[in-house]
Amino acid sequence: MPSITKRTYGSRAAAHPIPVAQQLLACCERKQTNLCVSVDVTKKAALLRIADAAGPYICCVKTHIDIVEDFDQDLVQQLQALADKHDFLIWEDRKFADIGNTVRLQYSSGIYKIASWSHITNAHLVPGEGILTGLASVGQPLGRGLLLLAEMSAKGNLATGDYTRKNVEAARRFPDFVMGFVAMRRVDEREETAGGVAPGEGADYVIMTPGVGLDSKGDGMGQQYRTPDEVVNESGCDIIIVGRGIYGGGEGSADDEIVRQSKRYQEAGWKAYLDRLEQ
Ligand code: S5P
Repeated sequence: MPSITKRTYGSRAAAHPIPVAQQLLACCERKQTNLCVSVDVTKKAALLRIADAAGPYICCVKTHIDIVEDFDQDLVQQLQALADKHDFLIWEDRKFADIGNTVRLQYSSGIYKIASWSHITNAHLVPGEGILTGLASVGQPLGRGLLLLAEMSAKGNLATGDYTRKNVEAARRFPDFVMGFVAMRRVDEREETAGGVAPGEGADYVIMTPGVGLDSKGDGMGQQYRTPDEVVNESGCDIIIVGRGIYGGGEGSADDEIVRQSKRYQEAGWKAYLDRLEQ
């Protein structure tokens, strides 16, 4: 079997054991996009407007639902309707980081009921593997998928070295729930695992990568940007996550500018993927 970076999204979708990873990879293939838009805005109307404008060019919408000031269940329903209309998945970027019992409640309950609408969510391994047991108890029966934050994009972050390796090892113990990583490179490659061949080696993990920008190198608050080519072609990551590069940081970007930037990142991400397959 060729290495993951040499396989098409379509072939990986067909073979993937986790249904939501199948859906995501198949969506990439179908729509010819590896772009996830990160919609970090504080108003319901702006979130829906950006998701609708970017919709044709993306495989996933990433939300921070707790920053939306006028959140209500209608927002979730409208977002789900847009996901159906445009054919994309929803990822609530909740970055769970507590003990198993607490994250189980945070994931299923409260105002947001994240597990009821978000195909994908993510977690830090800081509390140990109990966090995975807790999240899997809610998400797995619903067919959800989890990403572990094995690495981060921000300057000086602590998710490096042994911590990154521990994330990969933990993921291998939850093969029906952990579908991939937030990471800056292919952290799942053989040489990155401690002690050679680990159980589950060869599993297909989706690497989703933030810190992507074509016009800027940073934001003055620690964020570091790389180009889609550096991320997908040089580093072997699968999905580019773009926020402010698409909607400009405010909530006021005009729809045609969101469309223009979404197309631009979609084309750059897809070209980087085709170049990676060809090399
Ligand atoms: O390491 C990380 C992990 C994440 S999920 N670095 C990140 O920037 N993110 C998220 O990606 C972050 O919370 C934000 O929602 C998005 C990047 O947004 P941008 O506007 O800088 O593209």
